[in-house]
Amino acid sequence: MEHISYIALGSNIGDRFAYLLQAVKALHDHECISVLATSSVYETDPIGYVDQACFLNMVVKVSTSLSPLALLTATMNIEKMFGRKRKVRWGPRTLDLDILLYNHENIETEQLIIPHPRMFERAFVLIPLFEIDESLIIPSVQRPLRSYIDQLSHQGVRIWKSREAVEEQLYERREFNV
Ligand code: PH2
Ligand code: MG
Ligand code: MG
Repeated sequence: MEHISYIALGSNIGDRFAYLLQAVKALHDHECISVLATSSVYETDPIGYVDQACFLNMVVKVSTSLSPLALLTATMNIEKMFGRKRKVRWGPRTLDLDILLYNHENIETEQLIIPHPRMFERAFVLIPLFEIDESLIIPSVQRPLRSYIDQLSHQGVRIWKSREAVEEQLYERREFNV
């Protein structure tokens, strides 16, 4: 059975855009995951631990036959492939993949909480998510995504590469064919 999930990607070390593109490719290359849509790429001021470089952030929509925990394992394996070392919480990273939503489910286990508990405060997550699906309803609260977007400051979140340009790059490199 296919499930719909949204995954947030972030990078603030090295060739940030290359990491994001390669991560989208790695997700799509997984035999149980298909990337259905990608957002624009945004450059965003660091949140939480602020003494670090700006991030590039984006969101992808995927369809998958994996369970939530198997999808988490897949995303962690991709993070590891790109040399992610967990040092400072919320600190600099080559690549971060966070599962935001999985169908309309509310999941709370030790390893994984869905919807992602911090997504609602993070314009760098909600703005690209909204770009992909304007009519999303957040399952835990049955509130439209729009109501969260409206009450957040959009400051510190700047379009860095348009959605069309991102798609073009993915096609151009023949890394992708949805
Ligand atoms: N990720 C964090 C902490 N802070 N700030 C921005 N702008 N973008 C991120 O992806 C990000 C962050 C922890 O995952
Ligand atoms: Mg994160
Ligand atoms: Mg993470």
